[in-house]
Amino acid sequence: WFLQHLLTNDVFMKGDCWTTYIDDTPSLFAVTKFRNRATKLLNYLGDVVANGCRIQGLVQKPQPGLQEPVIPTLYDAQGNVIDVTQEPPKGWRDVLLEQGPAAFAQAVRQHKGVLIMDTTWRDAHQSLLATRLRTHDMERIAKTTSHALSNAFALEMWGGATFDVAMRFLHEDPWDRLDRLRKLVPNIPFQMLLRGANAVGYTSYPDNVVYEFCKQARNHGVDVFRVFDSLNYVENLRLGIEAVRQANGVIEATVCYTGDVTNPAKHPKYTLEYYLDLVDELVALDIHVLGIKDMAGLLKPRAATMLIGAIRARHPNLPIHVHMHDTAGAGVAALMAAAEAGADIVDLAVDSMSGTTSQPCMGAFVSALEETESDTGVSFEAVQALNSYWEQTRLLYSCFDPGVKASDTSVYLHEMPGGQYTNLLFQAQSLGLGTRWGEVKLAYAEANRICGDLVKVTPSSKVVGDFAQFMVSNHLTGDEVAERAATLSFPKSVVEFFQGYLGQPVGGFPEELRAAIIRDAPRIDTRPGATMEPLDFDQLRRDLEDKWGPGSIRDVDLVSAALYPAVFDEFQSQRQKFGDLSLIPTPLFLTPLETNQEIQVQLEVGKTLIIRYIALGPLQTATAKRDVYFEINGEPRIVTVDDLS
Ligand code: 3PY
Ligand code: ZN
Repeated sequence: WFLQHLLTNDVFMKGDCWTTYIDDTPSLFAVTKFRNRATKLLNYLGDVVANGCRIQGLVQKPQPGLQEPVIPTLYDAQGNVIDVTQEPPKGWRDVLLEQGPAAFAQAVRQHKGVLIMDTTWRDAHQSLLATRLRTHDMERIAKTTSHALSNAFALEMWGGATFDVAMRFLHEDPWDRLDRLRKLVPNIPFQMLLRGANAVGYTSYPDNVVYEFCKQARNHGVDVFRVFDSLNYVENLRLGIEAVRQANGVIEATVCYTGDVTNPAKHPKYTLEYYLDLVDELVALDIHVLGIKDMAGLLKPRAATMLIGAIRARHPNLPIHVHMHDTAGAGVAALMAAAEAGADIVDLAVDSMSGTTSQPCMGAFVSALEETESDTGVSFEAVQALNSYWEQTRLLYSCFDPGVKASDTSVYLHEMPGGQYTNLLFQAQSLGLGTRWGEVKLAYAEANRICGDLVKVTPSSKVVGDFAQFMVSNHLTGDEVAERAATLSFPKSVVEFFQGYLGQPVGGFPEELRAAIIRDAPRIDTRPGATMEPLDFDQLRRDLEDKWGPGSIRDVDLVSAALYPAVFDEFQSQRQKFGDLSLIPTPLFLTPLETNQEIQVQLEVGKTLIIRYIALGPLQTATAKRDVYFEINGEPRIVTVDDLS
């Protein structure tokens, strides 16, 4: 290839090339770069041929013969085909760009119908498919979505666990995901989930890390930031809120809902008054939108009426956005009640990505309100079209689906968040403890009780989950743990929580248990970030460039490394080995190519690789490696991969 390039080059063939040929022929480097990128992709495809899919979190082996989902056709109200390559209709993002966050929020409040947010690209797959949805599959449907949901309040597409999982398990860059989707969807606001002082991590970070994270997220296309704290601790929330304000994002300050406001006797900490006081504190921080985040799906319809109705009466001008999961099966009813009581926006997922541990069903909600005063403005037919894509896509990912097949009202007892429910179920199944799943749920409820009835959402939910697993694996009841706490060796997350590293829980810590668990370790009784030294980003850049090469570290890489140092390090190594894996279609990402199978991978516009897989070479026993034979654009190519069998 290289030789061919030289032999067809006039300057080279004239022999006049010894001094300036390389400088004057940049296309030479383009060829080399192209070859490097191609080789990296072959390294991955060859690895899958030799070893099968090695992405962690597989519930079952990916099925052979998977196909790329078909992109649906959209029709307008007159039955004409919509050309989705054309500019989409203007949406709420145009209002935001023209008027800024405060006026945008007021326009939302004054809007007559109920607005929807589609969570399919973030929470739905986090809660159903172990967060394994790849950029590739969102990108393929992005333009269609920008037309189909042009009236939506937002698409939730970033943050929460997606940041970590993209790098750690999918070998993808979360910032690239944001950039690429933003280009394809100019009209619908993008929303992210920000864990307050925990950003998109599981621990507290220095304040300047949270500020820098929000600045970069905003610059790369996040519009609305749902800011919550896993303990509803206002000092942590305040930090996140101020970081979003400084980044000029829409501040959706959020109250996490737990317990049951209709039954204060059973849930004495989380009464209607508790929530109303917390909302007042947030409103005093000059927020744009109030989020009610029911991460487990505990909001029964009557509770929605009470809670949203009371907030609406107290704060008539405040836009209210309700989020919930459908684990118990009452989701659509509860969101209808919330809308009736005055909620402006509700969260839904496209039908085949909805229900159980995910959000309630978009098609059901949209059609229930069609032609009423609360009409969502989203066409039922458009939802059907999107659903035909997501039905097929969900099947592609069934290897990551632990298979929650039905509603489960036991969530009212254990209060496990949707994403954690599937995660713990998967862990129980992979440890061969599937039959003890009921026991895990009971232990979770028990762990929560002895921790003092916490708000449970990432990362506090991880503390309760780790506590529960500790009880199950050591055959301890809650009371036994409480009695013997001073002599037990608790998981690190539990000890750190009791030290105060996540902040202060509602009503304070159960002090006797706390003392027994943390013993002589330091305790923090204020906001954890307030005691942390700011991160030295300049030093971090120097360290990373020493390792990965001068000029190789972007500002966003600094943020990734600040939040997840070890994950970022591993991600960089994978990126050097495999290149940009998000280019590979999901069937090929998950399943080996078949002999003589030919595929096309578009590296960029106008640069497509035609790859044919020829054969897998024999095992070289001395090195435990194999050669894998391919053709790229007709040229033979061999890569050598480790054989892990
Ligand atoms: C997250 O923090 O990732 C959540 O989805 C919490 O509900
Ligand atoms: Zn959620």
